[in-house]
Amino acid sequence: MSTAAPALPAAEFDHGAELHVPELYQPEAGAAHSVATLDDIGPSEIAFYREHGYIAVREAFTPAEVASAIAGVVDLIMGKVPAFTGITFEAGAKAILPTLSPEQRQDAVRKVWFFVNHEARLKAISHHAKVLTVVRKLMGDREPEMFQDMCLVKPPRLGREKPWHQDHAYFDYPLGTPVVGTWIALDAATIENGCMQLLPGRHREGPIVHFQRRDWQICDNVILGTRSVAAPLPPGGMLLFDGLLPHGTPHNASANRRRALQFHYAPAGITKTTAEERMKHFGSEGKNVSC
Ligand SMILES: O=C(O)CCC(=O)C(=O)O
Repeated sequence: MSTAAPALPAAEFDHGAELHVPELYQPEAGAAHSVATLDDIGPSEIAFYREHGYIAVREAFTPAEVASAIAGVVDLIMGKVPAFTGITFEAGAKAILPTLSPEQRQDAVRKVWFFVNHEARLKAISHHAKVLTVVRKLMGDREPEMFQDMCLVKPPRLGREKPWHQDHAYFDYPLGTPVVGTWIALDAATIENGCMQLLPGRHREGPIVHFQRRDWQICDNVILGTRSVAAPLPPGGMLLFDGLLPHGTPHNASANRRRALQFHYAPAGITKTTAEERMKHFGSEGKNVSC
């Protein structure tokens, strides 16, 4: 019987390793408003979401569910599902990747994506009945359909920033579609290791022009001088946020892991629009703006 290690997927790298200026992430004192569990989300929390663009939940998933999700992610990274290839490594890991063992590769990955049909443990999180109930309420009682799944790994020291952006700027859904993002901490997410930072209420201002800089992002000049709200979360904690809420995460300069799952939902049956239509709202052409 063969005992050979599973073949590792071919390496794809993120496009850049450029660092951000620290002033881009200046959270106010005090963390984001949060509730204890998903069961605590009633009409007043839904009203809070409409006004501020987010709800943070400290204990959305049990330690057993978090352990099962981590095991699923690690199996994908270690190449235990041969048909799965959705792994992007940090550009900063290019030189060292060939020297790393499969175990060490975990701390060189930027993201793992489009995995739900390969990993039942992760699909179970994305289709968790309590999550779907809350997302349905946030969409005004429309049936949610999950359309994007990711694990954002942001490894110790190497984990690059995700610059400030609105998620809707990435999705070809008509403006006005109630896109809901969910972000689930698998490790403790702290300001130091790159937890989510938000600009509450700014989703109500509509689309912001994005530019291709360190990523597809809001121009740094729009953010500089703005105080954010940080959303630190324990493992199993969850953030639900509006597709137009500006958010970003700084570089992980710490020695600690910061793995998180992110799922996006839109109402089932929505007809998609085109990239051209999206760019009319989120692109800069014709708007006399520069970055
Ligand atoms: O987890 C992160 O670092 C940021 C995730 C995010 O905002 C995104 O991928 O849209």
